[in-house]
Amino acid sequence: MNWYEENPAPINADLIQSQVQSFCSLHHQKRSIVLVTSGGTTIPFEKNTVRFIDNFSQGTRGSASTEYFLQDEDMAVIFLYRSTTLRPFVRHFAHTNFLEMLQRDPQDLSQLQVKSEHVSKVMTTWQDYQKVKMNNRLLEVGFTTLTDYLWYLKIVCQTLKPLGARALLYLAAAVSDFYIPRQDMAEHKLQSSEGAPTVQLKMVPKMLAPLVMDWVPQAFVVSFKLETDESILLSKARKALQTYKHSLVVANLLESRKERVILVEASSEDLILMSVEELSKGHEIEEKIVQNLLTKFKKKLES
Ligand code: 9Z3
Repeated sequence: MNWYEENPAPINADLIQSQVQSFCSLHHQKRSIVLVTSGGTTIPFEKNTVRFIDNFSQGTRGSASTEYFLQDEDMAVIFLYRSTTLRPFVRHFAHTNFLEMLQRDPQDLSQLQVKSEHVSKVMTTWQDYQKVKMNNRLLEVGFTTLTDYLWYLKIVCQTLKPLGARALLYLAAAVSDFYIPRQDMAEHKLQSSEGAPTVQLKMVPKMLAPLVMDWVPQAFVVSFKLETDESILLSKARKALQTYKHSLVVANLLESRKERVILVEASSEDLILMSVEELSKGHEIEEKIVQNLLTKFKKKLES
């Protein structure tokens, strides 16, 4: 039995499918579509979930990259993200208490206005967001569990298939390698009175294999390789490329992921670095990653 037969689709799978389908139909003729995955997946312990295994990912990479893809008006983005992590545009205010950004309008006390010190940032972000919304170029799909993520990934990919080489996949989500099969999950909250549970995790099948071979065989597929030990990073990235034969692997270390990444292709490597000055001015490495990828993607599309 394959993983999709063992793990039933989420109840809203049909709704997601129809949203993705309408989005793709809308852009099919005139744009390329990028699927950006972002944030981490949860592994629930119980069917009625109280506890779950999670990971560190905040969705910075995915949400920032989405904004840079959208700066190119030829691109539309399906943003498949972990529901509690950062989203494009609103991420700029994620660490601000929005109630502290507002004040009464002195001319009309029944109205609220943005405090002057926040106006410029709110205005530019709002304008960027409106530009994207006007052409309906962003579809956001939230997930929580590994099961949601893997189902939505397949649904989106199969809907993107007719776009051929005009589909770009940017798989930045931190997807769990291990899970608890549904038949092994407790129905209700695990009881401490029954002692510490022994939990047997199983390997999650590598979905990059069917994705590259069957789901979107003509797409430009970018996967990410995350390590904490520098000495194995490049060899693991190269191995992934040889195994799945997709377009490119972005190799990064947990510690330095905002300052340094390597774009690994079959016969070349591009090192992308951020200087201290660039970082202090608020520039983000995702801008350079996305520019580099878009150049490669468009070159391939034209060839
Ligand atoms: C990444 O490597 C992303 O760059 C990060 C971004 C998750 C590090 P943040 O969300 O972090 O900005 O906080 N994503 C892929 C991570 C991953 O789990 N890769 C697996 C692997 O390396 C499967 S492809 O084996």
